[in-house]
Amino acid sequence: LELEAQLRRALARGDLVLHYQPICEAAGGRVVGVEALLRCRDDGGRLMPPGEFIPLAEETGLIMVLGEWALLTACRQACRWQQAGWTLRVAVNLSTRQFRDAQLAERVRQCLAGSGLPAALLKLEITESSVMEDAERAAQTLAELKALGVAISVDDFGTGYSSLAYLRRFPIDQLKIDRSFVSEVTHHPDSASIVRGIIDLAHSLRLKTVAEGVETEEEQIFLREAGCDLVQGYLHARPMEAEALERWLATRE
Ligand code: G
Ligand code: G
Ligand code: MN
Ligand code: NA
Repeated sequence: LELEAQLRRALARGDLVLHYQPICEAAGGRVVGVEALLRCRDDGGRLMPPGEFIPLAEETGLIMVLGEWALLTACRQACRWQQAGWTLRVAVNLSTRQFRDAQLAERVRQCLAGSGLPAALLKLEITESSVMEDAERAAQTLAELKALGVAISVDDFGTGYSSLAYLRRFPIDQLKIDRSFVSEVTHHPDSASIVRGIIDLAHSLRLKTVAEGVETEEEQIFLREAGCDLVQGYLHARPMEAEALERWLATRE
């Protein structure tokens, strides 16, 4: 079956799934949030990772409905967790196409209202290229999102072509340090310097930092000592279904 048809069918049939990966404080390890990561069940029951379908969904525009589904589903789930006593901020990825949508803030507002999730418990992950595409428009969109009370994180920071000027112009809360740097901090001094540099830059601009792809205890120690605020990666947990996450949280209480 053609991928696009398969995606449309998955949406209609409920074969889209969100997995959630914990985000923990670098010092102390407390779980403060999760990142919602989209998967699509194919006909054989296999879960397709987003790399296999997001690019096409972006091209065809299908990302608009997939993204809307992910946003609402993540908000509802985080609201249920809050009611169950787990206060977790949920991070949802936005594609460039979604970020370009003039109705984005209104859609986000509706997802918050429809789910009952407090805006402070939602974080939107955007890419540098989304912000760089049209700075005027990005400034407007970010201001509208901030007015709602949601947090904004720049994903894969340091990997794109971008100007650092946007960091002072735009109301951003966090930088997510790309996995490609994190995975080298204990073996490559240059990567270690880049990561320290990002953390110091972020803090001097009053931004928090999240390191992604933390896999080893050594990386975690490096990040903690460098002052990184939050960590995410296989060292703590892989992305997992909501129920598995609940069991995982219960074992940590
Ligand atoms: O595990 P991982 O393979 O989940 O994710 C791969 C990439 O897919 C990541 O860069 C992530 O940002 C992107 N991604 C995951 N879920 C979503 C989503 O709901 N929307 C968008 N636009 N991208 C997503
Ligand atoms: O949004 P983004 O590109 O940053 O999505 C995070 C991606 O990183 C997802 O594909 C997720 O499954 C993956 N990921 C999360 N933690 C780790 C990790 O510790 N190691 C590796 N290799 N990948 C990870
Ligand atoms: Mn992300
Ligand atoms: Na990322």
